[in-house]
Amino acid sequence: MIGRMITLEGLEGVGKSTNMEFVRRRLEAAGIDVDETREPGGTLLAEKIRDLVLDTADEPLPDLCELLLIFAARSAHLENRIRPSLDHGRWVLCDRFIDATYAYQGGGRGLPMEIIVRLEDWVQSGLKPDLTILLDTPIEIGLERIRERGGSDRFESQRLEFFQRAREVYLSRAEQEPERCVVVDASRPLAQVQDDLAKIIDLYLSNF
Ligand code: Z5A
Repeated sequence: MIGRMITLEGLEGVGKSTNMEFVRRRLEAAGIDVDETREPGGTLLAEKIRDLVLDTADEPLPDLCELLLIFAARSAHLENRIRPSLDHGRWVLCDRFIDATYAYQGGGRGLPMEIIVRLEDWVQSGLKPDLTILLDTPIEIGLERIRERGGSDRFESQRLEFFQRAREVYLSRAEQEPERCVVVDASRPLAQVQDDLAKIIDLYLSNF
């Protein structure tokens, strides 16, 4: 049996990390063997690349270099973890994946979408998430939650317009691929968000 891939996406502070465990438990309660992971990261090598991407280093990281590092990390993650898990029938639950690249590097940074399309084809060879849950809030809400938490990395210190562009790309991809993507209003209290997540997962499972 081939596994399935589910991704959680959205801007910072929308609650991806908070809800990963909830989704994993829901899947496990249905008897599914889940491999919970994240991007950039998920393997030793990919986590080292993640540090390079997120660190506020002394030397500027050019946008194209950032994009290539993200795909380098993804390549290691895919070959060394995601594909083997799927081949063993495990379900991969991933905190961010390819939609984040279109949103942040394409929307936020303004890199040409054609470059991302070509890298996606090359690195992923057709592999796409089976289900993507986009947690969406107005950007101010997510950023306020992050501010309350404290600390900031290279992305969290970006200007508001950067996140606005990234959010637009996320929402437009979800609209273009309704069979894969479900948008959840994550500005509501956590219990309501998780009610929706439970329904989405249960509906998805009912199709098997
Ligand atoms: N990146 C990229 O540029 N391109 C790519 O292709 C990929 C990634 C794959 C990963 O950093 C960075 O990599 C990311 C984009 C870039 N940018 N940044 N920053 P990360 O993993 O550290 O960042 P993140 O994914 O945005 O995680 P986050 O900042 O921790 O946000 P979150 O996981 O969505 O939120 P959270 O930690 O679950 O919740 C934040 C706070 O809000 C926390 O105190 C919660 O208790 C609270 N919360 C959550 N939900 C609620 C609700 N519903 N009500 C009230 N409070 C809530």
